[in-house]
Amino acid sequence: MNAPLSSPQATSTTCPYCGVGCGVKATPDGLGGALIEGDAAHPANLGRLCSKGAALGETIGLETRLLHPMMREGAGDLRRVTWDSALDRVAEGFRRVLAEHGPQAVAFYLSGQLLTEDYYAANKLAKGFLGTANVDTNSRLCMASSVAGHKRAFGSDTVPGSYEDLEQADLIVLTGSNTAWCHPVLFRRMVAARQARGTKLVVIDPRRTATAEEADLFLPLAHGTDAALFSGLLVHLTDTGALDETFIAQHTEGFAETLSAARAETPDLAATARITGLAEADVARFFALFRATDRVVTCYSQGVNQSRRGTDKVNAILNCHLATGRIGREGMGPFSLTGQPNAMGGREVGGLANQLAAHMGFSPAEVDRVRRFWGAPHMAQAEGLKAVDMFAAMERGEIKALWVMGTNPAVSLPRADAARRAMAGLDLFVLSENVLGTDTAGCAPHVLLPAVAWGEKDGTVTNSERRISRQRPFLAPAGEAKPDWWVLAQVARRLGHGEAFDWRGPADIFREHAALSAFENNGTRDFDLSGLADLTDAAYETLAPVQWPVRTASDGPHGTERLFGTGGFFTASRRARFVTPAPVAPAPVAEDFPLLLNTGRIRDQWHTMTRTGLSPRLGSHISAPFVTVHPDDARAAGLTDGALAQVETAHGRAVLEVRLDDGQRPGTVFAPIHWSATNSSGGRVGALVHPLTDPVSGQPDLKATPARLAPVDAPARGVLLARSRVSPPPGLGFARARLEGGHGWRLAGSVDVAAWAAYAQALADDLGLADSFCDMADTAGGHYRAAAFTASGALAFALVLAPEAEVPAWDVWVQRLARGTLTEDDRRLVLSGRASDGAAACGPLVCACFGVPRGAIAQAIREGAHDAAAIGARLKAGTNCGSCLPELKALLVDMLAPA
Ligand SMILES: Nc1nc2c(c(=O)[nH]1)N[C@H]1C(S)=C(S)[C@@H](COP(=O)(O)OP(=O)(O)OC[C@H]3O[C@@H](n4cnc5c(=O)[nH]c(N)nc54)[C@H](O)[C@@H]3O)O[C@H]1N2
Ligand SMILES: Nc1nc2c(c(=O)[nH]1)N[C@H]1C(S)=C(S)[C@@H](COP(=O)(O)OP(=O)(O)OC[C@H]3O[C@@H](n4cnc5c(=O)[nH]c(N)nc54)[C@H](O)[C@@H]3O)O[C@H]1N2
Ligand code: SF4
Ligand SMILES: [Mo]
Repeated sequence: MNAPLSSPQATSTTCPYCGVGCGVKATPDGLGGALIEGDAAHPANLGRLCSKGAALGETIGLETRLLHPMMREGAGDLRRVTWDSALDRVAEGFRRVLAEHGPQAVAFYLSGQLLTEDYYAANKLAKGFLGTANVDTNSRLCMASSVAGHKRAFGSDTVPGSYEDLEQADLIVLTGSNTAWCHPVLFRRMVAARQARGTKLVVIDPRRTATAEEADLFLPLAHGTDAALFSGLLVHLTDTGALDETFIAQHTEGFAETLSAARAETPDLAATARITGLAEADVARFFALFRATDRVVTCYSQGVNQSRRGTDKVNAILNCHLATGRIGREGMGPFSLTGQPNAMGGREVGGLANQLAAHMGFSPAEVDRVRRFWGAPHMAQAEGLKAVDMFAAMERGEIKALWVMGTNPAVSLPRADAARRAMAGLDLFVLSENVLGTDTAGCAPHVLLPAVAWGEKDGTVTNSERRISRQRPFLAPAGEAKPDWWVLAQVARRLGHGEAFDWRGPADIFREHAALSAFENNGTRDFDLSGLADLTDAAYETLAPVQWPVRTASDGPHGTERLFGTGGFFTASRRARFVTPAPVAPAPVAEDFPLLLNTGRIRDQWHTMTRTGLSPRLGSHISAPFVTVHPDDARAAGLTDGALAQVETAHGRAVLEVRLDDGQRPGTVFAPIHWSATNSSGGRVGALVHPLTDPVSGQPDLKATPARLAPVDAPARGVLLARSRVSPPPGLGFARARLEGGHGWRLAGSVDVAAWAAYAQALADDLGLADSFCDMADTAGGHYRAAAFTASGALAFALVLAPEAEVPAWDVWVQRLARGTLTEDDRRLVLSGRASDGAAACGPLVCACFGVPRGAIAQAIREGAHDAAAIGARLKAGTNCGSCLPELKALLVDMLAPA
């Protein structure tokens, strides 16, 4: 799939995953899939793609798509309906709730995965025409603290720099960002710069991540203490004469107060080290590096934003850059890495409950300006409820009608069980989705609306460096799916607002959005697309990636690379503000819940796995939900590597596989957010997470929930594989995965050989495989194996169960299913339980691009491939997207270390 072919029919579009916003060339293969390549002409990636982007072709099939509108009457089931009846029902439902309970009872919950045009339409309908500002988005869980921090310091939500700064920097500080896994193409750019110019890399994270493995200096700080670290740095910069006095004097205000507060909290290295839990020598090294290097970029992501003091963390970072004037110039600046492909676009259209469109807020003048521009009859006058409060209001029955679009809150919200109940109790619950079987779709929506998905969608997205790129369609809409903006406009029309939503296509909406950004702007607002407000349809079609602001032709065809290098902030005084963070308080660990649960991402899955979960390649890197535990904490809880643990908090519980890791900070555990009730029995960690929010941004603290661990009694473990999607034996399904050639379940539970045998026999009968069915039961030993084969001798299904200590090797079985026709020997081995020769080359997949498992890499190392280049030469591993290089290097270090 990754061969560097170029085709004249390739469509240039943008990756639908992370905020790097890589350009993609997609060429449909005529069979529903597409050849995917990196777009060498796109400035974000210059041709590179990571493992997720490279696997896009495997995730655009229709097997899980929602293909037509569906509706439910009373307690009945969802059934297929026409677009007209679905839209009538939505409009009627909103009309009734508005009439009976007023606009406060209506809410929209949107997503950074919507296109700017869709987002604009939703925000306009809600805030201008339904009169509710209860419009929030999953970006509240993602970028809200960065937005609030930017606004406090700059007077506007502006990311000052460009990706090129990463290549021009001499020091890159990564804090609260697992860049190697979450922004892999940017990370490749950083690593390349490092090779080219010796850029130093400092990584600040409570756990030793793949990113940390590459660092020159790794600072494993205590959760939530970043603000103290950067305040300590501010003091150090002052005391060592590293300030840019001119910049401070000409372009900022509030320095003295902020410095004196920083001095009170972190007067010296020792105080900083004590609060952050770091070694004093490491703090000193970091401070010296920062002090001595002019070209510093500080990148930050969710370890900063998703924190009970996330906004203060952001400002503590900005303070250091402002104090040294290291902002808006080549190779320097603070850099908030956005998560989703259009997190930034959502901020531009006012997708957050405390914003209006085009970077305006709720001051009376701004409300009036937007009202006049829209000709809005029911303009919301004040800020609405932010995500966590919105769902709490839903629980209390104060919000009666909800439209969810492009997000899966039943999985991703904190206190996710409560969110599920709240949605199931609504008078009107509308869900716009690409996919049919999500956890949120399981919360009794009244109307399910099919949206066009990536490959079909047509519009724009904005990446982390303010760069607007086109997502262009290269496939026809699936089934009856429609663009989200079209659906919103249809509902608006039914509510009597047709004229204001009378768009012919996304280009009309984009022009309106650009015109609003220019409306009575006169240089007072950073977000200004006046230079694009008159784009013709043809120019919109061919729009090249461009960085806002794009004010006039004088901004050039690529827009604006950097801001604030010579001041020009968007506060009333035009000066940036130093903001004093609240003193860092220790994380709230309760007696019953002595650990802190940190949550986040893995390399090859995207959020709730509705798309990446369809790719066998991506699923083979990490195939089951896990919790990473420090060996000391594991010992204390009676847990061993590979055992199942119950992770419990005051809000819920999950069952996860234990991974021992001495890079995990003692007293903390880490679990990925990707598993849901759809693909696991107990892997939905959102249910565990507390609803504590940052007082300024309202962003939840998703990285530090008090928790405890306990062993789970699951003496039987096993594997179920089949060519088709089948249900696991009752009580045994642990995690589901899409595999090469079929589907699989990891199994865990109690021993009942007779029940297993009955299940296997029934499954064989169901699948018409009774003739080739064979099984082997050892009731006393708790072993059971069953298999059936296709006419050509390939594995049709296999069920293998064994006592915990003899867990059958998942990867061996996955390979057997993938292999197709098996030799007679292999077929015998299936029941005998011995590993066949292939086993050596197995293990979890390390390189997703070329399908190279850990076993093969280990073998190559044993045979003399002693660096990444040698392994690449032999196996190709690591030579495409490079996402796996950190793991590959870790394996090298592990195996080549003197015994
Ligand atoms: N593979 C993959 N990539 C993705 C995504 C995905 O789902 N999968 N999602 C995208 C989205 S929407 C987002 S928002 C980004 C998120 O990208 P990241 O923010 O890089 O990812 P996370 O894993 O959420 O968290 C980053 C790190 O913060 C650390 N951390 C926790 N608490 C603290 C703290 O108090 N201080 C510091 N300094 N660090 C802390 C965690 O240990 C974790 O390693 O990724 C984007 N890219
Ligand atoms: N504990 C914990 N929780 C977290 C986080 C964490 O680090 N820890 N991270 C938070 C962050 S940063 C984020 S961004 C969220 C992500 O969480 P979610 O937004 O809930 O995750 P996704 O799986 O991306 O859900 C997107 C859904 O929208 C659908 N979809 C995609 N494109 C479109 C479209 O164009 N139109 C429509 N109508 N539907 C579409 C997809 O099929 C999918 O079901 O999770 C948050 N929750
Ligand atoms: S880094 Fe990967 S996931 Fe992010 S935009 Fe690029 S290809 Fe897509
Ligand atoms: Mo995010």
